[in-house]
Amino acid sequence: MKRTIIAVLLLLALLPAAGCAPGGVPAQPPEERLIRVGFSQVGSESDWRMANTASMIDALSEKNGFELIFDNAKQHQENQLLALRNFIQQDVDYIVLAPIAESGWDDVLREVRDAGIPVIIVDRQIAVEDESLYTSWVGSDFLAEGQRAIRWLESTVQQQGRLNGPLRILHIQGTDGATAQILRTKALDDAVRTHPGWSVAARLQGEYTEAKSYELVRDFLSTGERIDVVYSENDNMSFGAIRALEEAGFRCGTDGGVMVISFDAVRQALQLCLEGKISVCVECNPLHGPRVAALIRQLEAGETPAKLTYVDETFFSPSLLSEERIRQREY
Ligand code: GYE
Repeated sequence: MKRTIIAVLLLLALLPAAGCAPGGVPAQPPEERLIRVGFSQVGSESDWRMANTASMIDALSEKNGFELIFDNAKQHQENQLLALRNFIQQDVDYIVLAPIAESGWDDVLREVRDAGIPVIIVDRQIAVEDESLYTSWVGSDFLAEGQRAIRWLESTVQQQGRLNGPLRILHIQGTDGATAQILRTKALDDAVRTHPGWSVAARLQGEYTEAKSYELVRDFLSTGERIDVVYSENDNMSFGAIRALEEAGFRCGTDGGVMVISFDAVRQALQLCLEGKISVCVECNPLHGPRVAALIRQLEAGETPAKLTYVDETFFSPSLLSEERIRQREY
């Protein structure tokens, strides 16, 4: 027995150690190089934005083969220009840009192109003279979202026998010049033009934040004006508007209250919708991380991805919701 053990030990000592190359140097597993991505994000102004950031960080993680350099522009385009120039300095492999506004990108994107870095745009779009300044865009059809909200309003007021008004609408707008603002506004403007009895009581610049919207709606209501509808270009501004309305003694709701139309459909908004305080919540999907990762993989494989990719979306009204549905919501 003893002899067998000694023989086995001797044999083991003679064998090259497992995982060692003949020269005794440990063999490295074939290591995949991390793809370095600079991501310039708008800010952290809304629940939608937080969900978008989380989705990007999750998808562009080291375990998925990426090294992500994240920059929060805090809602200032100058910060985004700086971030892009820093990404050039750091010689990243790709730049992902969630632009605050559509205009103002030509110069910096020419610099990015000269540095040979492909650019992927997410969420809002950019207006550039030369479309080849970016490789691909992924985001929402913001005009379709606005039109979805308007179709809901038309059919609701028709059922209430007041399609021809009077319908006084308080319009709370998102950041000026952002695609989501421009196109959601366009859908409302088009509708007001075709319905002579509909009017915009005021347009407030809520900048997509709850705090700003709350203040502006509170001040607006203190003038004694009355409204039938709030058209709020994101959920967080709806939260602020509802708080201001309730504090001023108004009820929010489809049957006899102020009808609040909201965009994004984040969990808290769906909860308010289920309670009837938001009349309709138009979905805007923020989960772009996996889409961006897939686009980069396509580019790495030498493929040409679609120039524009629109994500599928829907809308919610109280009758389409349940606690269960809200619990299952990813954001
Ligand atoms: O609706 C809003 C966010 O651009 C779609 O920006 C995005 C908008 C979204 O801050 O909540």
